[in-house]
Amino acid sequence: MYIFFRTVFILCTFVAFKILKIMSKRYTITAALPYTNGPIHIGHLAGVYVPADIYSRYLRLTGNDVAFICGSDEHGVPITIKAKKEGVTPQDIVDKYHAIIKTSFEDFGISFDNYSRTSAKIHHDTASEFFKTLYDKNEFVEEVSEQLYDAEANQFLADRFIIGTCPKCNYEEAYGDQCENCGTSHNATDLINPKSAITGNAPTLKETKHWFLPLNKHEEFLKEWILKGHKKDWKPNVYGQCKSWIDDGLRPRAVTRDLDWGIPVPVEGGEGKVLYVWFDAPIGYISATKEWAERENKNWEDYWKDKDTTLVHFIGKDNIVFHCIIFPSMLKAEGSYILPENVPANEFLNLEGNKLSTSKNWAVWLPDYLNDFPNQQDVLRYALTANAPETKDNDFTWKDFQARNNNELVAIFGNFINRVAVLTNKYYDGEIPEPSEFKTIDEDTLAALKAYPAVISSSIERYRFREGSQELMNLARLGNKYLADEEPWKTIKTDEARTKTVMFVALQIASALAVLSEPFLPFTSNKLKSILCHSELDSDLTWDDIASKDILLPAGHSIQIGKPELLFSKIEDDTIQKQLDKLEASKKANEAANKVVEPQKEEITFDDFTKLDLRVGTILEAEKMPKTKKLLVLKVDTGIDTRTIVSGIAESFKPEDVIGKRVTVLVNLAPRKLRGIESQGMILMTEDEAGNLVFVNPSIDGVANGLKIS
Ligand code: B3M
Ligand code: ZN
Repeated sequence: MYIFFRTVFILCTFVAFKILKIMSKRYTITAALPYTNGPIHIGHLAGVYVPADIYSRYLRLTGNDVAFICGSDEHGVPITIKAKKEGVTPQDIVDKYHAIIKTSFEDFGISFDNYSRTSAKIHHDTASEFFKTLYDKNEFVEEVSEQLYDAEANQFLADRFIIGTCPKCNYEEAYGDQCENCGTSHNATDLINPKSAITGNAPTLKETKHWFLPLNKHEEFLKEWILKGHKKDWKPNVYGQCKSWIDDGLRPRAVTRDLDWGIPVPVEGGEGKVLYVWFDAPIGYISATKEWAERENKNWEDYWKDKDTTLVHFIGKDNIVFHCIIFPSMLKAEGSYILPENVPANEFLNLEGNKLSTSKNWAVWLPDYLNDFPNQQDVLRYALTANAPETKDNDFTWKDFQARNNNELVAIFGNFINRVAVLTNKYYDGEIPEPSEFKTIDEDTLAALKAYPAVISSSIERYRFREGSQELMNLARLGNKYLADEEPWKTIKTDEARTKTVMFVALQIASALAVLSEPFLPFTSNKLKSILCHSELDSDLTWDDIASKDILLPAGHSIQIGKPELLFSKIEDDTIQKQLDKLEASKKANEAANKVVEPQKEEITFDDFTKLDLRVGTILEAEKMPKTKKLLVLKVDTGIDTRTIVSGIAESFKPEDVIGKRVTVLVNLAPRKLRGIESQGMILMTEDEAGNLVFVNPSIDGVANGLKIS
């Protein structure tokens, strides 16, 4: 019954999908250019690169011409700040992280056709030329205005050099060009209580000339294109943000900066100024396409200027305004470019309940992941896709990661493939058996299988990658259920012909999984194709073959004999605990690093100091002061005597833990009564990095109690 309803559901989706499907042939797919000021983490992967990769791989698999483009965003203030902090040049920073990021993408199977960088000559030339074209067409407004200036640093304060309160949402750490809390993009002078990120000073105003892109001039076009056009099929978060900006009214935006790191402004009067990073970065998509086209002997303009090309930008939600309002206005002003068909921005991924943060080291960095989970890229890809922040912010937890692996990849997908491969090897020496008569369950199962390409396509084409990944898992479930119902390991003893049919059907499902998993689990797909020896087939199996061919793996075809490789392996609790401990350690280290060191106290004389009588002592006895949380009553051997000291350390130490501890005692502190007990001195304490109380401990063996510390 279940199979029947599921088949009906799938067939309906199939028909609906066929009607929906628009057969576009050429695609330019871009993924946001990461800032090159650090390695990338799971948030980047989940928000942008895995979905973009699933989409691009899928489009290639279904026979489209795809340029999947990305590169390092190497200009902008974050890079300058990082370079200053590390005492190196911005070029050193971008060289270092460009290499690290590029390797991470390769390691995780992100199948860019080109991964370029904005420091490349081709990009400087392309961006300069683009600027000059708009300049020559009078598309800029040139204006001398007062901008924020840090007199001490002798520098104008643009973008991330300035922090203040967001005029829209009151977030207190908004940057000069954007608030990361509400996503609004604004001019630096709009910030309330601005402060220089370099000196912390309140800025002054100083006159300077800049070129502005008059967004107000493009308001009508944007209204037509986004609001009245067909952009209602954009994700609600993207459409909603665009609508709210347009409704608020658009203002001119400066596209040049008084900075020394970036692409020089290529027109008269632009000396000492550079292009605003958000002006040059999106042009990076174009220059990266040019670089690729040159290499591949293609015409780059086909990918950017032909109306039949579909342009899609994959980004995080903080980049929406730049890709939906500013860049399209630039492209429109230039005049010869196509505009994006869709901008499927994701929301943010949190980590164990807290916002991912590079500066707080609250992240799972890709190089670290790979170190701890070698060859398990697909597990992370899957966990991030199954829990992708598509419609709301989502939380990555290591427990969920473990559950996705153990309960889905291992128990469903891996288990199915393993059973099929092991039984085929055991019963038929790795050769696909000849089926006999099909029963209804076989036919239903094969029919259900044939509908999966359309079901998964429909999810992917609507940018619902979570849903697509779950449909893929449902196909593995179908296989598992089929085997569990038909029990070939039992029928092998009684009915050889039936067993052959069942194994034949199961092998068709395995083969479909090998093909349909490619966008989501590219490494697994490859392994599976090699287990099933797809390369030995007459022709490569395509996505559409899964729906149209009656037989994917013909009888007589041999699969890999020998011990089949396990596709996935169980992740144990202690492995997960290690990751949680690592995060905890990073949280503590961060707290310690951010601890404010108390300022030095008022000066004292040497005589004042000599008044303190500090001695080495040993705690002999300890017990909790009744009815208090904080106090321990200690008996301390001070070398002079054995005395009672009441100490506020009970929340950090149990009495039995402190007995025998060597301590530093201020012995001549005037006695005072605490809860009726006279305390005759004080034990010196401090805090460790994690904020735990620790004894100031003269832990030198052989130092006798009573020795003076001076
Ligand atoms: N580098 C911002 C970011 O990493 C920026 C994206 C540029 S895409 C043209 O969030
Ligand atoms: Zn805000």
